Amino acid sequence: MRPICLKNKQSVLSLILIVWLSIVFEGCIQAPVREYPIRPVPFTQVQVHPGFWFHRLETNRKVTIPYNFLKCEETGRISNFAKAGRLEEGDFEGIYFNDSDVFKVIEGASYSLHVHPDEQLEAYLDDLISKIAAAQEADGYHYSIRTINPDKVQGNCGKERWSALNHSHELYNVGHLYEAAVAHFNATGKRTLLDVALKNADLICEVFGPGKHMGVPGHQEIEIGLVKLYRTTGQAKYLEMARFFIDQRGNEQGHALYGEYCQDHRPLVLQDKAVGHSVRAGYFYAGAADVAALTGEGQYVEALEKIWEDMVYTKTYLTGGIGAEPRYEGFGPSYELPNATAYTETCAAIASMLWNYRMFLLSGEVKYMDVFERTLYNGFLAGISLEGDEFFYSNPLEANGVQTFNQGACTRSPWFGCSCCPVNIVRLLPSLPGYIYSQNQNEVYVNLFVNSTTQLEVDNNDFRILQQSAYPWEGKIHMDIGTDKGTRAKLKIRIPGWSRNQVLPGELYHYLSDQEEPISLFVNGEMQPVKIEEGYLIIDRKWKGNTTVILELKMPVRFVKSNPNIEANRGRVALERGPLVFCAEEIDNFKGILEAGINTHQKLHYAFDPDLLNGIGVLEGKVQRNGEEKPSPFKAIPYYAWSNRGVGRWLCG
Ligand code: FUB
Ligand code: ZN
Repeated sequence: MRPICLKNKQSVLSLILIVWLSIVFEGCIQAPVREYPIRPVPFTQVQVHPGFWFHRLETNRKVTIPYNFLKCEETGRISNFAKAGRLEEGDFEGIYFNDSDVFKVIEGASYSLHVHPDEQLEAYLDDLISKIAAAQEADGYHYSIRTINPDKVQGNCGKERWSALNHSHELYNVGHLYEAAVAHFNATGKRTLLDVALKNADLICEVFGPGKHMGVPGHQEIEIGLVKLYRTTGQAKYLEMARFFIDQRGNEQGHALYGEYCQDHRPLVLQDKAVGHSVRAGYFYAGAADVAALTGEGQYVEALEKIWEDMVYTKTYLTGGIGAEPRYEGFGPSYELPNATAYTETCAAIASMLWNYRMFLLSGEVKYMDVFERTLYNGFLAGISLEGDEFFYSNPLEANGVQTFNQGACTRSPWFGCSCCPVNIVRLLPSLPGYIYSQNQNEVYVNLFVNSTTQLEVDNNDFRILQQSAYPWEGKIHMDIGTDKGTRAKLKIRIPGWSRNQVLPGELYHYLSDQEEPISLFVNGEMQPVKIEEGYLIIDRKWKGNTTVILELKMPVRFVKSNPNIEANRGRVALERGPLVFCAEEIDNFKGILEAGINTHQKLHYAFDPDLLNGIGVLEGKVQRNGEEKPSPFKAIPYYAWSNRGVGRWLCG
């Protein structure tokens, strides 16, 4: 941990970040009738081994989860439940939707607990859940701010229950409660939190629906939670409720429309643009994809595809970040992607990943996983410090050290008044192993390169995968496939967009050189012809015994250019290698790197530095400083690692 004194010097910071240089399906009581055609291999069935992600997952387990619980305690988030349950005296503390933060940490902690039994954590959760249960009103209502003092509640919360759904987050909170409850039930088999969730969901199903309360939540999330309750209990009413909230959005029969900010300007099936608050949008689209998968609602999918194209073709940062506009935490107009003021909330990156993954499960199309991976390694991962206890809320692509972003801080913060992002990271990380593998009958997808093992059933046989690589630093992927009997299976290994010469689907960015780098494949030591179908390398064979597959993706350093419509990037290039976007920080360079120019004909040097920032790849080359004739050396590090070395006073201007 860096000393605390360094964190409070934001007025004199001179930190420079520059990216653009001048020039789960577990525990079903009753299986749903319909599902996604592609089934994820749940994280509980995947063991992650030492390597890039292992380290981050362990930090999440050992540091970030306990740290987030501690912050929830310190900030009154947990005692709010105790107060609502009359276990403690006192007024509600904090922001009215703070309950959701605790639910999100419980969800993450439960994922962790599922694969790492931990008596102490389990006992902590038991105690916490008893407070959450005490906070529930007799009929199932759950919203600690109102329960603590119903007479005092007004403004955004509404004087009466569900009277200000536009702002109140009553349904947003419980959506997170449902997700937490399912995770906790799956991890422990205990119904304590699940019963709280179901009692609340039953109340929601009684109160809302056609001919009843016809309002929709201002902030989506309950849709995803309800689907999880449906999968867990098999009770169709939860799925119907999720569908109701999706169909009701944009439908003025029953509520006054909230407008584009909440994606409530017209029905989903008539929408074709990514608009409004980007976290709400991502959760909405993810929930709609779930409902489409479970009901076969094709019209949702058609709309989602159009919205996705609008987002990815015109409104996505190179880092995968979405939501350029700080004023309303949302999507700006097409191509308006300024670097320094990019809001790109960490939660929005997560929401995009949740949505993209679901689109992949619906379609099997590689483009969704390309967006997922780019977001994972860049826009998402920058949101948390290497130590695991400091966080970015917004993730700009350029910073002069004195600007006000990230809710007022120029560096990662230990916490926020509105702390949705840290607690979202807590739940995403332990679920990551669940995004690596998936299966569609005899087709096995490998979408992410993460050191891991898994065991599947394919063709009525065991199908074991051991995956090993130094990704994201090196592109050589080693897989051992084991089957006991002869197993007919199509192994579909994703060839990442960056290796197929595609920065992102669409025309928003392109590599300066379009030179195709050869891909090599060896099976049991013998070189094989490389057969790539729609972004997947296919190995279709009868697998028997142990088979070694080695895939070699070349990882040259690439210059990226943007579409000229992105004004902020005109005359500029960005640097990438493999899935990583790179950035130049002042601490490695000279003051004024922000204004330097770069000759794109040079060959940049890449090396892995095991001693820097827990081991990272570093790029080195030459840039032209303003007013100087001779080029100067410069250094770039992966964007996700920026602002991890403190901001020394010696840098002050
Ligand atoms: O409103 C709940 C969360 O807080 C949103 O998802 C974030 O954008 C932040 O406003
Ligand atoms: Zn957030």
